[in-house]
Order: sequence, then C-alpha cells, then structure tokens
Amino acid sequence: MITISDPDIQRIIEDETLRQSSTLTLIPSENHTSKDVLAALGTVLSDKYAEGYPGKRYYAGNAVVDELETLVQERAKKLFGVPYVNVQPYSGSPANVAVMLALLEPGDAIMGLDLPYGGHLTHGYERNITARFWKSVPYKINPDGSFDMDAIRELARKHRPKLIICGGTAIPRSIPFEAFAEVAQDVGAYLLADISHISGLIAGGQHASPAPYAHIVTTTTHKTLRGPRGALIMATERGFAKDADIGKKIDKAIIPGFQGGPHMNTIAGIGIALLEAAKPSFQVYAAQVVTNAKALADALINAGFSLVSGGTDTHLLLIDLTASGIGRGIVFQEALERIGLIANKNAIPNDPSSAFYPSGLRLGTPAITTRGLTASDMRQIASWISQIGERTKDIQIPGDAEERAAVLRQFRESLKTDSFYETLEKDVRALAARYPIPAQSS
Ligand code: DSN
Repeated sequence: MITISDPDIQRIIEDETLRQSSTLTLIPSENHTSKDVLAALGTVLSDKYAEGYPGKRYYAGNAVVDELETLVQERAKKLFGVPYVNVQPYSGSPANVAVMLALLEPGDAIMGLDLPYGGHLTHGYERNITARFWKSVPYKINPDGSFDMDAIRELARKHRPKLIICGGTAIPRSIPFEAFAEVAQDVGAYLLADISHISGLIAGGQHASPAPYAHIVTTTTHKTLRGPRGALIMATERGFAKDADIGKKIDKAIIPGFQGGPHMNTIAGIGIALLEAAKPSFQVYAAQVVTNAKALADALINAGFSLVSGGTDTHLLLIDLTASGIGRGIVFQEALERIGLIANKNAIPNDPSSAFYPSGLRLGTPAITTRGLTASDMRQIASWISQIGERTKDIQIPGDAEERAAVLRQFRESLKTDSFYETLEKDVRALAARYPIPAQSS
C-alpha cells in the first residue's frame, strides 16, 4: 500500500483498503483494478493540462501525452472493432450527455429504458439533464426481463426519436442489439448502445458486440472492463455510414462543448486495462464471471428466491423480493452489509414500491471473480443471503414514513445486538481472507 504524509487521508485509505479486503463486493458495477492500473493513476500524468486532441492541443508541452492518448485510442479501436474512439469522457454520464450534445438539437426526442426498469439516469430519466434538454420517451422491460420489441417499435413510430438507447444498469439477460438496430433504422434514429455494464464481457467473448448494429457505443471503463473510473465513446462503421462527421461531432461535443482538460493519468489507466482485456487470461476471467453469476442464480433459485427473468446470461442478477413483502430491498442491503456482503437494493420491473424503498436486490460477480471465487463459493454466498432472508422475514416496510422510520430504527438496532449477524460476519471474513484482492497482494 502507498504511504503518504497526510495522516488523516492515509488512515482513510487504510480503512477503505481493509473494508474492501475483509468484505465481498457483489455490486455488479464495481470491480478491483490491477496494481498497474492503480499505479498509473498516481503518476505525474495527473499534472498535465491537455485540452484538445493529439496534435491539436491548446497548451504547450503535450508531445508525450499525445503519444499516450493515440496509443490508448488504438488499443480501444482494436479491442472493440471500431474505427473511432474518444477516450476523454470523465465517466459514463458525461459520455452519454456528450453523445446527445453531438448529435441532437435541444428538444429532440430520445428513447431509453426507463430507470426503474433497469435503465440509467442519462437514458432520459425525468430528473436528469437528458430529460430536461431533450424530450424523453422511456420504454419499459417486461416483468420477465425480456424486451417487447413490437411495443418499442410502436413507441418509436409514434414519437420519431432521433436517438434510441439500448443498455442499462439492471438487465440480467443479453441485449438484442440487432432488434434495436431494426427499430432505429425504421424511424431513422441513431442507435446508441451503452455497454457500460457488459463491455468486459464483450471484450472477453461472453456477450455479442454491438459494433455491427449500433451507430455509437459508450462504455464506462471501471465495471466488467476492470479499468479506472472513466469512459469511452466509440463510433462504428455503421455510424460513419449514417453520418460521415460523427467522429468530429463527438470530439467537438467533448471539448469545447462539454468538458475541459482530459485526465491523462486516467487515460493511461484505461490503456493498461485495455491491454489486460486483450489477453487470453481476460477471456478466462469473463467466462468465469458468467459461470459464477449462473451458479449464484441457480443456488438462489434452489433456496426459494425468485429472479427477474429466471436467471442470468451476464454478470448480474436481480432478485425479486416481493414474495416476502414489498420494499424489502433495504432490509437485505443493510443486513448483508452488516455481515460483509456488499450489494445494492434495486427496483424490479413494475416495482410496487418506491425508488428509495425498492423491492429488489441487485447482485453481480465481476469483483469477486477478480479475487478468484468460484462456483462452490457462490453456493455459500447464496446460503448466507438465504439465512439473511429467513432472519429478517418479519421486517416489513410500511408505506407511512413515520412508521417506516420506527421499523428501520428497530431493525438497525437488531443489526448491532443480534449475535446471529456477528457469527455470519466471521464466516464472510474467513471466506474473504482466502481470496486477497490482487492489487493488494505483494
Ligand atoms: N452507478 C452505476 C451502476 O451501479 O450501475 C451506473 O452508473
């Protein structure tokens, strides 16, 4: 671990290092980067301003970072089979907004998966900038996790969106890129595939690529792709066939349109992650992510849980907890955190409860697979989740705010006093200790 002279920040870094190593991360959008990626983030590359693009910067002194950005662009283009990439977006939300800024006029219609059905804030959620500057027409996912492409086509024909977005944050099954491309073609819209959750699976050969179908592809770099926090915007051959200026428009939208200087240390980390993702060992990793997710899904189903879509094709599972009461995602999230399993409450399709008290639990295997956990460990994790369900089954979340606060107060007190949780915590810590986080191992 690095040592820094600020004792307060040093202690916080040590605390977080310990928290991560002594617990198991089941949040599907999180992962553990390699030591090399972490090292690149803490370099002098962080100090350089480089507004513009290689060969066309506003400030002096950019010859070295020009070489870096060009190298990282080439790695991304090769890995994802696209002719254009912008590696500068600070993260996924800026990437998606930049695409809209590049290709749309204010007020144009956009269609994305509704947030409570597994979309993302920037896919047109009503309280996000993307719904304030553009006219958002959200589509939904079926309760069984499938896409009703006839309904999506009908909606598109009615509203004539200029941009259709596919992808999301809680989709356990494969995304039908070709079917979305047909709808986009039908109404003359751009198709944006947001592959943030699955880009590592695509690079690792475990999910079809959107490159033959979408015009633009965005991805964060820190989820299954296992790089630093950042993002890529890619344009495909199909994108250039629709709009020969698509690359120039995206470059201009990032800077001067939306962002300032790129974070060159992050871009170096992305380059390292792309090189790692091109190796045969990453194919093995991606396959194990999916194997583990399927094993976890099977074990949870055997334990009596109901999963949205009945299972998974990817790294992600969504448990529908409504059989034991609505709005209980928070109970699972907090009880699991108490024992060292870090997962998140999540809305399920047609959730009968509210966004803050949803009825689902979202789980994923990217981070634990990086640590080396395998299918037999998934059965153990499912057993702990099942025991938590049994222990908390009487805790129901009232609709009334005051009653709910009282129930949650009592529940949180029990997390401190009930020795059941302490026993499970020891077991989780013992499993976590068997699988050190690679970047923390010497
Ligand atoms: N926050 C990310 C996720 O958890 O899926 C999406 O941006």
